[in-house]
Amino acid sequence: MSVNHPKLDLSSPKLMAIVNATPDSFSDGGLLYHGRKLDQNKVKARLQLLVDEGADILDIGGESTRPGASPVSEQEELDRVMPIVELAVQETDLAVSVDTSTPRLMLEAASAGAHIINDVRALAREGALEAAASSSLFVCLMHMQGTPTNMQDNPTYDQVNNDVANFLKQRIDMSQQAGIAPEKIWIDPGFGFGKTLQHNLMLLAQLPMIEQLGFPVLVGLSRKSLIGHLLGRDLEERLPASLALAMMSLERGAKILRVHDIQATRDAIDVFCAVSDHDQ
Ligand code: PT1
Repeated sequence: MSVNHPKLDLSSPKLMAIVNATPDSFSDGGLLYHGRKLDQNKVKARLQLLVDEGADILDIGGESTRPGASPVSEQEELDRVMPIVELAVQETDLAVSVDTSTPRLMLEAASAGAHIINDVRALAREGALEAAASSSLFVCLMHMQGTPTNMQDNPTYDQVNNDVANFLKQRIDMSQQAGIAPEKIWIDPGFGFGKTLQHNLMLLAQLPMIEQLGFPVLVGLSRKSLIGHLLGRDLEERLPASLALAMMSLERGAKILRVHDIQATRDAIDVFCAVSDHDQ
């Protein structure tokens, strides 16, 4: 198991590509599936395109966590994700991440050679802390209020940045008590997960408060509905705003960007870094 994967050297920002292993995903179900059946050739072509466009990490998920999404069974999630994890490990040199809260999938993905567990529930499911610790993989701990089904009903906070930071601090402590090494921990404020537009804007404006916890910060803002709320844009019209939010995240200390549009975001990161190199 490679601990020092070159794609996980966070001295420069890293680009995490979203790979939806969900046959019904309206945005990109057709990219990997023929009807409801996984198409191996489509998967290989898709993964190679993400490599060519400049991705560092492939984040493979079989459970939709968009607002209003319904849960998926453990077996269905495994059946969706594992074949793609296996292809990603075999066919690419990228770091491979599994977007899951399911302990069994964490363990199977680790055996197949994955590098990262990205858990929107911050290892809160029964057995998840233990599975993640025994896997020795990197873990991304994300903040969510509620569940994907109900999280946008009426999100409320005392002070959103404080509340999110305190939650992450607790999950970091729990992770370390379970035996996860601190250098394997990333954190994520969870944009869109039980947050109003104002909550999301405040979290991004004050992202350095999250960064100050001392762990690499991952952000996922790509095409999210906060852009729809701000600008009235449909999903396919959200790239320019997604790039702006990505750059503002980097400016505020984010180290990993989870996005749909790899080539465009790679260009944006590269110009950001070219300027940062001249900034003492
Ligand atoms: C994320 C993330 C994720 N987002 C991490 N993992 C999703 N670490 C899945 C909307 O408001 O931000 N960080 N895994 C996707 N979830 C959402 C949530 C998609 C909200 C869309 C919205 O539109």
